[in-house]
Amino acid sequence: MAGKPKLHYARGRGKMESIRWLLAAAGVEFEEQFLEKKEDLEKLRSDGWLLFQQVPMVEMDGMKMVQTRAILSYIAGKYNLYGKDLKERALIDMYVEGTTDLMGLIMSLLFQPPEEKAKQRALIIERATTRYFPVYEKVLKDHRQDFLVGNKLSWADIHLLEAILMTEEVKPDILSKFPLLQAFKTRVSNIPTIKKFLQPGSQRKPPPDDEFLVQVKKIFSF
Ligand code: GSN
Repeated sequence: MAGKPKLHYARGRGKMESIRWLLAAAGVEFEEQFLEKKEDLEKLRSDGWLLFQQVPMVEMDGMKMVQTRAILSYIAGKYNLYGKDLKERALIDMYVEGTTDLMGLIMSLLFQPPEEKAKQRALIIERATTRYFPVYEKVLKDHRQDFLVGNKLSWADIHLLEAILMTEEVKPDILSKFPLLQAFKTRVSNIPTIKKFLQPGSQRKPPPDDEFLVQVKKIFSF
């Protein structure tokens, strides 16, 4: 039997966090090898383990997988979280790309100079409430099912819950005008594997802070 997937990344959310979420939701145990300094990244590179010299990298099923999106689709496909046919897959991809765009706005907050942060927060709130959340609220309203696609938990639901929680870290009442997303959040948060991941002490990482920024700047060349 293959061992546990091993995740190589810095000790924080970044591009690896959605991979942690998806594995955890699928009920897959995983190990983490944290990059603590630039030399750790250089070692992976000189060992020839990083196809494009970048992380996230996940050792899984005999592969050394890179490229976040490729890793996520592999896990979603393998654990039956990627729809039943190409059309469901396309919907899941569209919904995931939407939440990825919203998460990108939130992640970029960390790198903004202090005087730009308020403007970026306002943009996140505006985009979440006028562009992204209305789409998912409407999907749930139109089909009246528990999950976004195919009446069954998929990668799209897991990614949306991650995005909702990230957006609530920017504005805690961000869902106030989205009753179906509030119910969705409660429902998906209570799926046993996800509930466990949301408990303290899990492999979920805390919101990034300035200390994390200093750490990643030492490892990656931003
Ligand atoms: O999505 C992906 O996995 C790739 N398209 C990008 C991965 C990437 O940018 N990795 C960064 C660290 S994560 N932060 O943004 C990285 O390895 N940077 C070092 C470098 O030399 O590019």
